[in-house]
Amino acid sequence: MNNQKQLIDTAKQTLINNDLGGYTVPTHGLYPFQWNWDSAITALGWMTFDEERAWQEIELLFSGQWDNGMIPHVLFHKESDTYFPGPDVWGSDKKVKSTSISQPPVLASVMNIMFDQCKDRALAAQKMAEFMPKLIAYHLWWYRERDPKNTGLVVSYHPWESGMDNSPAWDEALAAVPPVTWDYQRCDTTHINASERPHKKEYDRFLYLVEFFKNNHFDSDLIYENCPYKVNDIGIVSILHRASKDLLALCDKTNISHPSITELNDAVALTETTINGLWCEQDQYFYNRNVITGELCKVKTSASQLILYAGLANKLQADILNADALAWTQASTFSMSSTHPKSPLYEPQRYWRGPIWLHINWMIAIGFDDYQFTDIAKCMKDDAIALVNQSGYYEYFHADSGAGCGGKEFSWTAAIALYWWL
Ligand code: 2M8
Repeated sequence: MNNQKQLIDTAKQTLINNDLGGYTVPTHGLYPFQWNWDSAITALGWMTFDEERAWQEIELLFSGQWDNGMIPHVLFHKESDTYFPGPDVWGSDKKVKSTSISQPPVLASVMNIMFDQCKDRALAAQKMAEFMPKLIAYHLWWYRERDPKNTGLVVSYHPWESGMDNSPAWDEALAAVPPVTWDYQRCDTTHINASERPHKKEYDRFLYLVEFFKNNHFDSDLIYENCPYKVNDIGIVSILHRASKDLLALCDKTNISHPSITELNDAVALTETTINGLWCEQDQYFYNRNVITGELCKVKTSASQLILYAGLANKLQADILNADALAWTQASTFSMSSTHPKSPLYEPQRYWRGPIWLHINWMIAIGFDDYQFTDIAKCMKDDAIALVNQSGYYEYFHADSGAGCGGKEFSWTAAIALYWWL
């Protein structure tokens, strides 16, 4: 058992060690660039001991924003040969080299927290004035480019965009994507045991999609029409929904008037009326949907619980999710595993197919707290603390043994500890 001071010092030192000069890598070697949602979460950790550095993290993230408003999922600020695929494969043609997809847009929710909690009010006000138009452009991009038919449910084109790369929820939709036919050398399995990483068959398809975006010149219309992988990702839909509400709240708090505020309000209202398209009456559960087949992806992953974080469940659905989650926590030693432990697709050590991810559980716990289900929220937080105490700041954790998996000295795990409970 570590003492509190040791844990705080190690968490801070983890962020400091992963700082590459204004942005924080998730961990050295395995992920040597700036990732979108990692950086947002990491800013919360920086905020607890260096507010200026926290704002700088966000500034660097905006530095890679595309003209159409998208904030890419990875910014390749500096070269590195320890990661694949790099900027050449993505075919990046922007000032800051980047990927051509985004990631779960938790950024506005993080900025809302930072605006409320930062002690240096002058700095917070100055940063908001600078960042708000960019943040609004990012959200407008999601609704405009990823929901051109106004369904209320944005689409995602790549499992890497979901941030939950090899989640079993994507298996079926991804199987319809052709594999690449060229040889490539992965780097991830040189850093991490292959049993904790995605299979080659998934990488073959991940890379096909990367090439597909490049071959279509990143043209949103063409990609929307022809992409062989299109899903309504419940994680992205939920995180975007809460973030848009937080963004609108930020506009109020900072007295920012913007011609597109009505558009954002309309988008939020539309999602509220269409979210039940992802509710399966038979299973009494929210699922992702394969937009190409129109079918729900009926795999129980914890991403569906983010619907509470979004405030998108009605009372009855919330009661069902709470009862379900209570049983879920009993099914493994630590909670909440990313795939239900009773699912035949559960793999407790393999990346997004079972392990526990603390930043996800932080969001899920907020959702349960918001709906007054405080027991489950407390259980998730207690288990998160126990995992870090046992294993340290790993990328993710085995839900039964509690062993740390994936990358060590991981930024978002350290940041969540600093912000959530330390
Ligand atoms: C993981 O994803 C990257 C691709 O984006 C990879 O495996 O190469 C995911 O866990 C993702 O959610 C995360 O943002 C990224 C960096 O931590 O790693």
